[in-house]
Amino acid sequence: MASKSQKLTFPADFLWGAATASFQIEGAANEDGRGTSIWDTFCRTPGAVVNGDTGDVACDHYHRYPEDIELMRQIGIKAYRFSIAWPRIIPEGTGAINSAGLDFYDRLVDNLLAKEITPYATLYHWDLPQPLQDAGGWPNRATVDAFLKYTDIITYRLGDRVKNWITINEPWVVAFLGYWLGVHAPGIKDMAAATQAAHHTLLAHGQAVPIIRANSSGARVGITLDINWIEPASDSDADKATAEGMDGFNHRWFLDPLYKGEYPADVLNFLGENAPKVQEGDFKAITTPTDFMGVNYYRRTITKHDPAQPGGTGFEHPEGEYTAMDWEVYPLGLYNVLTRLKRDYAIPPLYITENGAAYEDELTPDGQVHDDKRQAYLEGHLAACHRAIQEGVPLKGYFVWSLLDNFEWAFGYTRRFGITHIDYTTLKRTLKQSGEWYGKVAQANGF
Ligand code: IFM
Repeated sequence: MASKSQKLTFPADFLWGAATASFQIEGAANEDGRGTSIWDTFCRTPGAVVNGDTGDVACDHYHRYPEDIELMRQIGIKAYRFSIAWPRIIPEGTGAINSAGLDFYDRLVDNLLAKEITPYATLYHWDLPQPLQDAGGWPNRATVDAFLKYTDIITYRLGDRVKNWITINEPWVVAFLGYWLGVHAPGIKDMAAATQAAHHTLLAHGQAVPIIRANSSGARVGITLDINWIEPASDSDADKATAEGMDGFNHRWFLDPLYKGEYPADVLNFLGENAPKVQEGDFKAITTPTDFMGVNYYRRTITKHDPAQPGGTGFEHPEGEYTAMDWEVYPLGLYNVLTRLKRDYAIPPLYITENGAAYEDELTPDGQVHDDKRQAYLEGHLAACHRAIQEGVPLKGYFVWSLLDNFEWAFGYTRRFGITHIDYTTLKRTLKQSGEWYGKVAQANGF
């Protein structure tokens, strides 16, 4: 690692961005013809989301996007990763197109370009139209076809101006939190459904790539995976096997099909009859070469063999710094993830499409948020990125999660990840100290 006094300068073309997602910030849930998403339904399921919070208003970005974009311009952020709400574009999931939804993203993109901020659009960040879930959701192969039609429509409309596309955000979370653990929408607990959902998100990704390229000349396309750092608690064979198993289930389950064209044998073996049904040609689609891969990194997990726990996997919680999510602050893990990707896979260029931390921020009487811990978190992780780049990892950019405090899924509004504070009563935006610092880093291309 670099010493504190050393200035870290990033490559001249390194991209400094900020990220959000539609359901987490837009609000305007019942406006301009938007349909219902699985998260609208999940929020109304008793006990599913803390405080029964919903995305109905969120940060009201749907109306306040010019203010949010202007804020990015002022602090010097060069790229904005947002997601498109499928239920705004095709309210029923298939069939009729809602032109008011298309118009919204037109305005958003034009405003970004007018402020010289490069749009990075994610097609799916978890807000599946409810009618598609009623027809079986991601475990149903027909959802892939619906996704491809939606992809065609939105990339045809925006493809002349948006040249960077992310197909699916965090397929592990989509499939396994949504369909196995049931702690995310649609709240299903069925391992076979989850692995089938996972397979279909990968298929949807692979089949979408040529459609996007056809509609958006010169487009750069990628997928975003959530990859954290998993370590065994000890050198014992049992603990090492547990860590290896978890890495297989969380990471190799997606990386191997994308970059090797097959599922990892150890995970298939573990899944047994819960393994997904794969059709001929699926891996050919899934391995379609992409222009980049997005990595969302947040934390380290330490695992140990514990027969008393489900799947024989226990966890250790060493002394250290933890965020409000109870996630360990571990920048070395990001360096480890990046160098591991380069070592183990024929990866395309990488972007950190999310990295950041939730803390219990306080708006103090001086009207500011002195979020030193978040600033330190970002500093540590950016130093890890810098070190990985020095060692040859093709890392091309970094998007902080998140531009705004927002709806943190099952935690509702109780977790704040933003570099901008949101007062959820007045919807007033206040740039936090970490945001000011991050803007300076972006402008200086280092710190
Ligand atoms: O808020 C989420 C985001 O939607 C996906 N990645 C992780 C973030 C923090 O939990």
